[in-house]
Amino acid sequence: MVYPLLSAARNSGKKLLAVLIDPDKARRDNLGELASFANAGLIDLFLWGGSLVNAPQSEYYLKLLRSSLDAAPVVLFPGSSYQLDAQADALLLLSLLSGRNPDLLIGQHVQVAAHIKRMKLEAIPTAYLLIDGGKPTSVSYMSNTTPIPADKPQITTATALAGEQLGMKLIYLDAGSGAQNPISATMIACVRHEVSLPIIVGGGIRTPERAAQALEAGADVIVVGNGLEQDSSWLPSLAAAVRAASRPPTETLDPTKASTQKTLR
Ligand code: 1GP
Repeated sequence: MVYPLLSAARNSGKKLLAVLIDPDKARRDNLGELASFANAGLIDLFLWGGSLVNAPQSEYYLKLLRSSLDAAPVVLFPGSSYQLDAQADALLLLSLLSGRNPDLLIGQHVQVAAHIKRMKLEAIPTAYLLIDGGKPTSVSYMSNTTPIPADKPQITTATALAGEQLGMKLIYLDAGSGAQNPISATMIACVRHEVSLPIIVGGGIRTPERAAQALEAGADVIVVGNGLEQDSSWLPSLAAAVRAASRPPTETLDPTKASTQKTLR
């Protein structure tokens, strides 16, 4: 089960590093390298998926990755219902709450409900919020939705809170893969202040400093994809930043404190 890992992190203040693999861009050597990092304890979990996945080798690469891992789970992060795969350890059952596309709020869920049950996949109901990251991203184009403006933490917070009240188990704040600007510390801190669920933050995290600022602001898990696709040599410093940000939950930041106003670089 993957969810206990996330909720234990939330409760203990331990921060987690998730690496996103887009199956269309997966390479055997890169997968092997990332698996070694995970087996050395530097990566806590993998997300697997993309806005549009065409690669016929996706299943094979997922098998390869899973068989190379000692303990780190692989969680599906699907861009569509075509991306279900029983080999994964769990599935982020995403509801795109920042958008108003009914297909991504309930339509696709109905299509795949019986398949998920048959596959015995652990489904983690996830409030998925797309935040403007400074440029159009594949996910906003493919989902036909408009992201929440980056300077509107109150909209993001209300949306995340609605997700919690609807019974979702996880919040995912995403600026989209390759985002120019990551989600601001202010926005993350506002959501952290209101919502008690584990929070995943991703999109545009390409330096250990950006990772640290997202975690300090209240993210429990950060996701890095693009930044590791070509070059994973900085992963040890990224993992060190994640470990350094771990702290008891009582020390969560107040969103009104000045340190959260910093612009992430
Ligand atoms: C995108 O949150 C993920 O959905 C990761 O984004 O590829 O920019 O790291 P990056």
